[in-house]
Amino acid sequence: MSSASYRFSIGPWNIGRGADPFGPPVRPAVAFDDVLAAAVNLGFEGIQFHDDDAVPDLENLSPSKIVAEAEAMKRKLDGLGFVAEFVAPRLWEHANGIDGGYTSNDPAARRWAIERSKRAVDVALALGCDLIVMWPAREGTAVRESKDPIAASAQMIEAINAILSASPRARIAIEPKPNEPVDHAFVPTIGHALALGARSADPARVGVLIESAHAILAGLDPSDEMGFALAAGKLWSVHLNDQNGLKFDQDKVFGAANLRGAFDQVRVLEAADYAASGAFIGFDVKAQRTQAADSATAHLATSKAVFLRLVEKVRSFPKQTAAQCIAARDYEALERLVLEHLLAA
Ligand code: 3MF
Ligand code: MG
Repeated sequence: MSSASYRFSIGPWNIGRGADPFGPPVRPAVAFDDVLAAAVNLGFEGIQFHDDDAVPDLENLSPSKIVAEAEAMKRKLDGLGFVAEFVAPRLWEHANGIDGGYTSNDPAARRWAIERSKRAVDVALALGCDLIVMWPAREGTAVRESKDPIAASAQMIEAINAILSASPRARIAIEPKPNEPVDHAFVPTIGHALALGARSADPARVGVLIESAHAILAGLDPSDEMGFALAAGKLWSVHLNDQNGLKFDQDKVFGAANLRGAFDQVRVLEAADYAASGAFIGFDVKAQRTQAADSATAHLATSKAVFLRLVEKVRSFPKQTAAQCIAARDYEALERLVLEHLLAA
């Protein structure tokens, strides 16, 4: 049982304008400083960045100017008592990444993706962190025959190696997702991510970030994906959230669709003493479109509260009774024990 306490992190995109693919924004944009103020109120310590959250307009800045701006951001974080958790190169929103970055069919786009990722390493180091999150958003296809999956694996490893070579301190956490915005992604699961890392130039510096919803979209159990990564010492961050079956990526409040599944994720994190590793708990959750602007951070407060309640549930679980059920192979009794425990006040 862990005695360590958890650290929580937030991404600016978790507090958003309420747009969805079917309609325009319904709330005003939230300035970055207001995100930081909300993060203080919510009791978060870590900030997750896209490269251009930390350094806006970085495509039009020189490498030295990018570093100077990232250093200014670091001073702002220091002043508020925040630490930067990671930087993710936001390749998927730029016109150059229209058909993917690292696996684009256009060699110029591939070069751009690698260069931008190296700049993200500069940003991370200037912010005082060493973790690069690689979400291979458009690294896949809408039309299967449009790309060569064998070449794509080699291109992913080339990109990983380029990022690793940018600094001996840089570490990469790959955040796999099986679909959306592409139809089929080249790095759909934790197994794929770890296999790519193992084939990289420095496997010790490649791990994973697991998002609950992404595992569910792959038809997998998030807690088992976490267990697989934890067993390898590779779970370097999490995006806890929830997902109601196979549909668009919902980014629901942690536990909102499957409370028992959320319990199981906390259970495996506790079993591995994740908190003691120093890694953060992030929630990749979005406010509902219907939510008024003045309460559009409630999804983060609820996710954190549910997480902490589930930590208590895991710690108070009657483990000896469970062990007796398991020894007797009485899994019906174990099922009842889990459900009664979750239902108990
Ligand atoms: C993807 C991510 C982020 C996205 C964010 C945008 C690090 O699951 O976690 O990339 O940018 O979710 O909505
Ligand atoms: Mg995520």
